[in-house]
Amino acid sequence: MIKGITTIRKTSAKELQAVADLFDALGFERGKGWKTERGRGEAFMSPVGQLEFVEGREELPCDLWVEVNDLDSIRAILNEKRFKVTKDIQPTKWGSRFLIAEPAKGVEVLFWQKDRAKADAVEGDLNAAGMRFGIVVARWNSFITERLLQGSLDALRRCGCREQDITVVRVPGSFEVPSEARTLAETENYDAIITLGCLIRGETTHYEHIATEVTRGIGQSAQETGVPHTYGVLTCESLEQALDRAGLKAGNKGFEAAMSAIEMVSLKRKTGSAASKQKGPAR
Ligand code: RBF
Repeated sequence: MIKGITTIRKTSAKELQAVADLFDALGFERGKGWKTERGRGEAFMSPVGQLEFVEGREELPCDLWVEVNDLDSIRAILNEKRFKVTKDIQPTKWGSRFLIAEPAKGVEVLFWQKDRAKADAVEGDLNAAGMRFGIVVARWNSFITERLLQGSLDALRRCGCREQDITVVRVPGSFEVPSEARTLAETENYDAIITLGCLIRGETTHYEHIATEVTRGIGQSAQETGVPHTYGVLTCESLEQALDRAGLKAGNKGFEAAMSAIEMVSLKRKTGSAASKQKGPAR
C-alpha cells in the first residue's frame, strides 16, 4: 500500500540550513530528521503530496513546487524575513499565480496558488499577523484539552500570530468556559475568543444539559459582545472518540477552532462597518 511521497534533494550544509530556515519561517510541519556520520537530513511535511510528470512544451521554471492557499501572505513573510525572491508574483497561463524564492544560491522553491473562481463570495484570510486571541480552556479532561490547546497554539503560530498576542486562560470545566469567554470578550482586548473543552457522555451525568448550556453560552457571548468566538468543545461518546478528535494537526479540533477564529477576524474586518474596520487589531 502506498503511504506517502518523499522527494529528496542533495544540498550543502549551508544550503540545507537556508532551506530549513525558509520552510520553518513559512510554518511547514517538521518531519522526522536524521543525522549520522555520513550526513544529515531534515524533513518537511505537507498535508498533501503529489508526484507529477510533465511532457510537452510547457516550461517548468523550478523543480520544487509548493502549493499554498495565500500566496500574498507567503510573499509578505519572505519579505519580512529577507529571503531572496527571484521571480515575484506573476500569473501562469493556466489560471494560477506563482513566485520563486531562492533561500540559498542555486536552490529555488516555487510557491503557487490557484486562482479562485471569480469572487462569488467574500471570505476571510488566514493571516493572523497583528491579531490578538484569548483562548479559554477547561481543565476537566485535561489529558484531552491540553492537546486541543497545543493544536490551537500551533495553528495561531503557523498563521503568523505573535506569542505576546495570545492569552491562555484555564477554567475548572466546560461549564465555566462561556462565562470566562464573555469576560475576555468584554475587555475588548481580543479580536476573537477560542473556546476549548471536553465533555464525555460516559463520565458526565446530565451530559446533554451541560453540553447544551455550554454551547448556548458561548454562542450568546459571541452574539452579545460582537467578538467572534469559535467552538472547540468536544462532546464525545467515549474517551476514544475524544482522543481521535484531539489528534495531532488536521484531526485536532483545537487547531480547527483556531483557524476558524483567524478566518472570522479577517472576515469581520472585510464585511464589518467602517468603524469596526478602522479600529483594526485590539491593542
Ligand atoms: N467538565 C468537563 O469539561 N467535562 C466533563 O466531562 C465534565 N463532567 C462532569 C461530571 C460531573 C458529575 C460533574 C459534577 C462535573 C463535570 N464537569 C465536567 C465539570 C463542570 O464542567 C464544572 O466545571 C463543575 O461542575 C463545576 O461547576
